[in-house]
Amino acid sequence: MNRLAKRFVVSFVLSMMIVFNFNSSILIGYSDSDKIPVYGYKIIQVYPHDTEAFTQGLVFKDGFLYEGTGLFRNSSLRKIDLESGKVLKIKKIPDRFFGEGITIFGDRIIQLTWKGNIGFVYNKNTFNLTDRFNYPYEGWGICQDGKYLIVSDGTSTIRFLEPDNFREISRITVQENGTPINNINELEYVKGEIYANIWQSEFIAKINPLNGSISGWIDLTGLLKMENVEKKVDVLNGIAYDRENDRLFVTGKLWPFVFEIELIK
Ligand SMILES: [Ca+2]
Repeated sequence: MNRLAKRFVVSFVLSMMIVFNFNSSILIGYSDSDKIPVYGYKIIQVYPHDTEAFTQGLVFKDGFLYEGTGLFRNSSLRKIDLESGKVLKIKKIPDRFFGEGITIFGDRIIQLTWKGNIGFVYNKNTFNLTDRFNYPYEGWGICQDGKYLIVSDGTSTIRFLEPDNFREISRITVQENGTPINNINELEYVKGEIYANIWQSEFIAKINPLNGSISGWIDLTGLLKMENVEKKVDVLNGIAYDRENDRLFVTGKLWPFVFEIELIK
């Protein structure tokens, strides 16, 4: 093949590649976004929630709700009776820390702080502080999949940490059809997926823990009816899952209610 023929073949192949990629990316783009389901909700039950609780973490374990609250000088860890909303046990965290997500791993409760670069570890039953650990990013949400701690930092990054030494094992980028989705906040691990509040939105993302791709959206618009609100409230935040009874709970910062919801297609 002479040089001219070679150049022709190369440029033909390149243009075919460009045309093919261009078309396939458009096709994939449309078909993928069409496939991402958006779920609505049905309210199953409404429970009272402390309107002083700036919810940053929510967990359901062995019949009780556990909550981590935020704001400087007002952050705490709580054990709550679901039915009455009564705070059964509370531990204040030092004034200079802004509490964030919590998760329960075995007999330990792990609580992140926002910009404090420190996490606290408590005995689940006594709330005694048993350990602390450091991390070089903001702490937002945390949950666990039975093997690793799963942590968000307010960006599109989710990290998987070794639960014994808090070392990072791997990370994923939360994305919708390749576009990173930021403000990943409170987390919950539900039936093989990570559920995440998106800060300042009324949506929860369902995330594939293997690659960060969003497999569904839960639209909770209108969940909290403003006519039922007497005091100032903040955004939707807080997801807890009762594994034994397959119940999903959501609330928001300073909200007067915790809602048990069922997803509907
Ligand atoms: Ca949670």
